Amino acid sequence: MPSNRQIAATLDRLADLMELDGANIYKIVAHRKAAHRIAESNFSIEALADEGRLTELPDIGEKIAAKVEEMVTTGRIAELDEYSRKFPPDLVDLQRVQGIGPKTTRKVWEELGVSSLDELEAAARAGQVAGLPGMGKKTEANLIKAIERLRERSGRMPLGEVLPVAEEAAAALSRLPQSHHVTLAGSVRRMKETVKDVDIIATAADPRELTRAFANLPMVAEVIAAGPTKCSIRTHTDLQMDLRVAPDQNYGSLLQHFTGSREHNIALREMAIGQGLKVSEYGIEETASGNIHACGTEEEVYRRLGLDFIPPELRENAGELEAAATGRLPELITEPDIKGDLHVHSDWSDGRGTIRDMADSARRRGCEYIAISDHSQSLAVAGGLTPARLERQLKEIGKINAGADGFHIFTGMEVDIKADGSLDLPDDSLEALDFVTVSIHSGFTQERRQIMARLTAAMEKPFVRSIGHPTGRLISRRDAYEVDVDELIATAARTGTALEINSHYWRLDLCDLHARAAQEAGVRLVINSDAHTPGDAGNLRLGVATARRGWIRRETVLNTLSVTELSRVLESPKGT
Ligand code: DGT
Ligand code: CA
Ligand code: ZN
Repeated sequence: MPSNRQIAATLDRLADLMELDGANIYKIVAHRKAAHRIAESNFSIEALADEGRLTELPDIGEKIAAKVEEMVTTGRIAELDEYSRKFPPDLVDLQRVQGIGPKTTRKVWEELGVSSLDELEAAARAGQVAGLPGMGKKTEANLIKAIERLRERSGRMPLGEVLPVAEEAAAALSRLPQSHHVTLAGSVRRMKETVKDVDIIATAADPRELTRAFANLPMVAEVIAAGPTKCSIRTHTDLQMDLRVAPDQNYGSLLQHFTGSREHNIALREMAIGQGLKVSEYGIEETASGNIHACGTEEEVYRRLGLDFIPPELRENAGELEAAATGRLPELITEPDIKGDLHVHSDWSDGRGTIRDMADSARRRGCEYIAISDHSQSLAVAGGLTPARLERQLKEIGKINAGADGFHIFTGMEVDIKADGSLDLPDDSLEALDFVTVSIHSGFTQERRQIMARLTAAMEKPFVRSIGHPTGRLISRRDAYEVDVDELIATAARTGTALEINSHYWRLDLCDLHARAAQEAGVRLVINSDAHTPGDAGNLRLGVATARRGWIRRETVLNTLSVTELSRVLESPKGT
């Protein structure tokens, strides 16, 4: 029985093969969209296919539905078989390596006889790739690095994909009359940007009932292991989830243990040994007497060790234990601290909501303001704005603001820093805006010196308030361009430019560690949704979580200011 992720992977593979074969781009894109839709569905696609109802899903037309049905009933797709007569079976895998597209794949296959990832790596290490037309020593070195990174990250999923499924499972268990506490643990609770598997800790009057109910959730594709107090399942989205049920009296110890991180727990135990205590998932033991205190709450675990309560996002053995021992843990930013969203797209560029729609959804999330930040003209594929269209948009925003009560729309733009380092719109267009974000969407492969020259020149412009998604990395998809983060932070500090934590679940850029370094250097951060549809306002939660993992306090973040406070800041030159 194929999982949704397997079906999606097959469609993706078909799309990759089509691309290798030089097929029509619209056909390729349609297959990828369908694959994405299927991978994200939290019900059995196989069952839907059996009922002949696949076309009820968005992004799935008749032709693709027929292919999925064929796969579900016969276990194969004839079209895929045809391709496998044409190309070696593992050749398409090459395209998963960053920097390798269909053209290079064909080149290394035809010129060097490379037909798999292993063979490609061997050829690159043997210096054969550098000799091909259009390649070179540098490309070859980058290729080896990219293959290594691809191997490292396989098997982990972005938090933003996992969290909704994990929370749905926890909520379903909480609704059962038998359950007392149900909590997510592990990396999901620490809000780590990628997750290997989901850990759930629960207490219940009847553990057996709870594990049975867990195994029977509609999202479950397969039960991997089931016992009276433990159960592991795999979901239709190919995610493993482990449930552990404990007695109420040591719930705190168990939760603390399985929240991790492993590094935090090891350091905690070492610290405890010095106090004559032994910490485990069952409780805290006094080594001298052998007495064990089972802890009902996590607060108790930390209190008994003489520590302030450590928020899960900080538990990475990155200084949090020392801080907790000396009362110096930071007061972390929380979601309600966010008062506005300064990077929001609308249907004037590639967004799918009107300006009003986007304002309404932000308002419903408790924001007092947004800055409409559509793309600029050079991003033609995203419907970027020319100076003339920008001017029309400003009039429209003016009209909406005139009729609004309490909510304010700042004018703004996500201006492209073009590959040659210039900004995409003339200064006098941009000077008129309240909040200008600039970002890089091209020239990703430039050398560090060139990338930094582009970013620095932009930050030196007095009207540039923020750098959007500063490193450009996409989690599990694309590495950052060559940003020197230390230099970026130093220049941001010197020029008074804010750095963004972009909350899109593929981005989370700046990441936790970089955000922390920025705060230490006195740089202001902004936590933005980069919303393209009204529903994306929910992204902010992930951005705030990233900030918390980076020890970020409310005062560091520009958009925790009220609309009046922010207006005042934006009236003054930046950095004052
Ligand atoms: P993940 O699943 O790789 O995204 O990250 P975690 O932190 O959820 O790791 P996981 O699922 O292996 O274990 C959950 C927590 O349980 C971990 O943070 C610390 C704790 N833990 C308990 N026993 C062990 C053990 O034997 N090995 C490791 N690595 N962790 C353990
Ligand atoms: Ca885990
Ligand atoms: Zn962008």
